[in-house]
Amino acid sequence: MTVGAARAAAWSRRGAAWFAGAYGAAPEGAWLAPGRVNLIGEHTDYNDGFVLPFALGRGTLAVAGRRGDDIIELRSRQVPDGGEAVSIGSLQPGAIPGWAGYPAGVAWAMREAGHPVAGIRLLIDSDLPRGAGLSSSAALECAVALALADLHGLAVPRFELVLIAQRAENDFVGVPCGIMDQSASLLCQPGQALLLDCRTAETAAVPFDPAASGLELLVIDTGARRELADGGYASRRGECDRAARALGLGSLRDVTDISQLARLTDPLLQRRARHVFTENQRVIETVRLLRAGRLGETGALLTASHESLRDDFEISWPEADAAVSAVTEAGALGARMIGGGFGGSVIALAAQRDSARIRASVDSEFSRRRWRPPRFIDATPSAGARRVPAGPPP
Ligand code: GAF
Repeated sequence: MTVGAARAAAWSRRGAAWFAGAYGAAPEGAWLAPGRVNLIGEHTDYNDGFVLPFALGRGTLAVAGRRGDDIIELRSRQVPDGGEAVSIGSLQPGAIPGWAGYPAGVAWAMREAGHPVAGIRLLIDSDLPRGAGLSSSAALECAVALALADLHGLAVPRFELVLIAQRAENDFVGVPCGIMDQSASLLCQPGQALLLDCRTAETAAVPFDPAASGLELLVIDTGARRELADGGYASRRGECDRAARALGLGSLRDVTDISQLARLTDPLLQRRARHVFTENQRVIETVRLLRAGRLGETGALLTASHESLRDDFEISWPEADAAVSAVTEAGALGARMIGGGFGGSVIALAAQRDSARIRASVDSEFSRRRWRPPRFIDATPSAGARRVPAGPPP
């Protein structure tokens, strides 16, 4: 058993005990879905472009058992006072605020897709920080989607579960996310990043094992928080749509040469479109380097992605810019903000031997600016969502 599998089994066993304490009954199983880091390809998913995420070793556990009726019961270890019990048949988009809207939305979306899911008890636990740009919402949706499918004996293909989880977030919760985070959580493999063509839904596993090259990918949670539901994400989507329409294209993926962007008379739309065009190119180039075993050379592309997100897409935030500057000055090969923007995490690619110096550089920059200390998170490329058997007691 690998270290990750042993840890997951122990978590599943503890989850069964929490479930029994909460519901007075034994669960039927536990499902674990990871958060993700997007190596590169930011704000390209809803523009039909390319993304390159990998799954984290951290995630969300859904411990579940069927009830034999139509009620979905929801409890979270992170929100002790926030339980819900509602009939699945009565669920309406927007009706359940807060965290419970995500799992309830998945049950709703499963039914909407024609899958006959029935009443269930769910106990949720997560070791992903919320709002850190690591897809805690997608991990929650994907763990619940897999639990519902398995418990009802439904052989739903993984990519259909991706679409169901995304629909729960788009149409039930009301967050206009793209398809990347749910794809990463459900489709990633250990030691690999996932190249996803968001237009065709074609995927390819791309070797990504920094440790094998003496490198490390650091995830730095800057502590700044802004939820996706806030307006910035939706307004960027709208601007991209407007830019594509002004160019007479179906989406910004269809831009084939940067000179086409000169036809955009609005400089703001031109900047947004330039980010999407250049970012898609950076994803393709990163994949080429990874496949050639030249991971160290991807650092410059990460930093170029950050600059594009900061200057053209305008979604970076002060802590991210400061962290990127500090780590690159301290010798990191490259660094960039990840996720929807306006808060969350930064990644930095560095030689393992430089890791301590690079972490210290961010610590001291944050302390100099009197910001809360950043948090460093392990980023080993890990397995996608799965059922986790409870291990034997220690
Ligand atoms: C968030 C969204 F959920 C993704 O779909 C993606 O658009 C990302 O922001 C930006 O690349 O994580």
